[in-house]
Amino acid sequence: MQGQKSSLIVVSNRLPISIFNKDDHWEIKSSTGGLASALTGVREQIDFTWIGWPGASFLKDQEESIRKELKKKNLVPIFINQEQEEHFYHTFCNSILWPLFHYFTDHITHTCSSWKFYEQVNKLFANEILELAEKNATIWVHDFHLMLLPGLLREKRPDLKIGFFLHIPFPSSEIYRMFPKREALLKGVLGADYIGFHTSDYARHFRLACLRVLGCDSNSEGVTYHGKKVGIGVNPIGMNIKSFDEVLSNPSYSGYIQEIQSRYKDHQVILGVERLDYTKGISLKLQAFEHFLEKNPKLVGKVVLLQIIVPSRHDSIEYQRYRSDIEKAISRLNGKYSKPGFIPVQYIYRNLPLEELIALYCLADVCVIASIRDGMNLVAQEFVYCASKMPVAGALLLSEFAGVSHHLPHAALINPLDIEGLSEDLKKALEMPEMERKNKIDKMAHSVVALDSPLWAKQFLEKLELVAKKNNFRHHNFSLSVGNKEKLLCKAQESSKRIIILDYDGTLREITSLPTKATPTDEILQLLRNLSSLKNTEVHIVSGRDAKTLQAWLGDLPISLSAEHGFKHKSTDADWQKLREFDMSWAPYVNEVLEKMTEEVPGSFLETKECSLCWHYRLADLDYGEWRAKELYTSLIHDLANLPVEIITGKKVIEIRAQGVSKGQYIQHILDKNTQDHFIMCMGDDRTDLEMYSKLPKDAISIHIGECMGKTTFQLESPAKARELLKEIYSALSVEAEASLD
Ligand code: GDG
Repeated sequence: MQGQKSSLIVVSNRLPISIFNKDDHWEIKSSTGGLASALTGVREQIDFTWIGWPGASFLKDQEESIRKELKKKNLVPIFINQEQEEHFYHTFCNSILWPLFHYFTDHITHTCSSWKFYEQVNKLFANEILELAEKNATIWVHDFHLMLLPGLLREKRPDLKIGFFLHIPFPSSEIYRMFPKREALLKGVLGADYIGFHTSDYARHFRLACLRVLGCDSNSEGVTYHGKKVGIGVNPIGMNIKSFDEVLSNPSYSGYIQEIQSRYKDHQVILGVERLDYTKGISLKLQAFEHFLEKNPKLVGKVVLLQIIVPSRHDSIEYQRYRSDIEKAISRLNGKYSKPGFIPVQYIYRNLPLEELIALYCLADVCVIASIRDGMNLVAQEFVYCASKMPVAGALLLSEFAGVSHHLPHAALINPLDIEGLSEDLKKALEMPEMERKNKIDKMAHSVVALDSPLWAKQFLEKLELVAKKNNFRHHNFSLSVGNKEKLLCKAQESSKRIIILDYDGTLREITSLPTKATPTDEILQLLRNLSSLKNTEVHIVSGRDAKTLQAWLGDLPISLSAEHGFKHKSTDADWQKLREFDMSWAPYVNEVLEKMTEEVPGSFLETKECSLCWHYRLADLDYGEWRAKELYTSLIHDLANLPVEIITGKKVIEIRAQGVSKGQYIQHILDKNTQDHFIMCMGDDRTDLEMYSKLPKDAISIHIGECMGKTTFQLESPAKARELLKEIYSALSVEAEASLD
């Protein structure tokens, strides 16, 4: 593969071509569809290798010649067998994910038994990319067919910059959580550095799904996953303007214009252009048109609905049935309203040449997009652009459920399920004065030009580059590489004394839904016992928990404990002591406020400690909990301004504690004046642990679990990784002890 490596790889399920088997040979044709249209425009400006499935299965000896032929176009085919095509493509992608993401849950007729094929095909793609990608290459993964791919690539190649773009809606987390494989799919996508969506709604739904399903932390920038900040953004796709300009400036298309003009000179034309799909609302459009003819008998014979349907998913019985339903509805309507020389619905079921499509966009009086759900919808943009080139422009009726409605504020928005409303809107659009139509179209054309597909790709890739750079910086500077780990172990072995300081929740033990559930596992108890058995080694657990809990959970171990952020502590075999007395006169008032909040927010609860009060909202509704937490924080800051307290926001908890209590004080208390020859390692996972790091001597090691915060030496992605490192330290030191005995 030497010499064929790529620095920018675009991956989509389908290549922008289809290959047809014909007797003993095969033929390549370009294919239609939103993703293919948009990315074809991008290819003219940005050079990339495109990896995808050519759309059919072939014999092994044909595969090699197809591969060679496509290589000339910088396309790399992924061949899947017929079983994979059936289960991965038809079943899992088209009959489960597609309806789920478009809110058509009643169309899901399969269980997730085809999941293993989804995994298999995603792995096939991953293997090809791993072969082709240069070091630090950019990989841009497209759409719902390949949601595991970013994770599979990240596992093997941390150097890659990985972007993911979803072309369809991401549903509300209420819908998404019904999906049995909900965790795996999200984890797969979160392998990316940056994830883009068409609208802010889809981005918000995705973020909330990550919070609700995976319990990730997030802010407006993105979601934290495995210690990495995954960017989430809105990158609306645009049409391919250049290819339209080429046709519009070419005289060959004027032939179509003349033909259409003469054919429809006595009629007003309502245009529909859709891929055959139940999400596109073609049946609703037909119902509304029938209603319109019924209510406006004088217009029968004067208005034509010209419906273009591009064949799609023709192997699917469901789509065949849908097509037949549409055709029956058209026949019925035509049977009822046709007159000699006039047919109200004119229907074309095939792919038109772009010249003819453009001529129709230019001349239609009204274009109706009646999608029930649609990621973006490029037809609306294409119609607007072409109409804006005409002295007399058509009107656009646009479903409010198509993503493009977010970006065309001047369109007449419709609810396609309101059949009567849509029929009235049709009438208004047909009667709209020319000036008004032109004004609206020109304003919309302005927005469409700003979305142009090469610009969309450029902006997406720039954003990806930026986020990946930040992630790489964190990775290079804070990840515990093999070399750094060796140095750390060496230092631990060579030092005369070792002090290991560990926070408990989120560091040594995973955060649980209820704090009482986070009891130490046998693995943790054994690990602490092992570490404390090492010669010249002290182990300290420094937690925000109360002394009673720490005593019950860890009191039997020969280690030191510090409770309530350093307020109380005990060393091995000694009793608990307070660091000093604190003013707690504020506690009754705060208790009253927090009790009220606990009553008002179902699922939240109050934890009372000797020097602090905590309001936990981990189990409350996510949005409501966050909302009330913000309100509580703001009012407490104001009410407690002059009192000796500190308000700390943690992971789904607000803690109000006596001023002066801090984990940092405990660190000062335990460390000797002279620590020059000591190995000091401190691990934590939240803001209160930064207080410890700041009191450590210069050459001590701080390791933060999760996303980097403050001044930290290293970062590890999870408590499991923290335990793994502690085990390695124990192994290295116990081997050393055995060796010295020998
Ligand atoms: C998915 C999402 C999202 C149609 N008929 C002919 C023809 N077309 C071209 C149009 C347009 C494309 O097909 C259709 O694009 P859409 O965006 O409307 O729809 P999907 O294929 O469902 O695409 C969608 C898109 O991805 C991009 O992210 O917008 O929401 O579902 O470009 O021009 N082209 C030709 N003849 C035809 O008869 N030549």
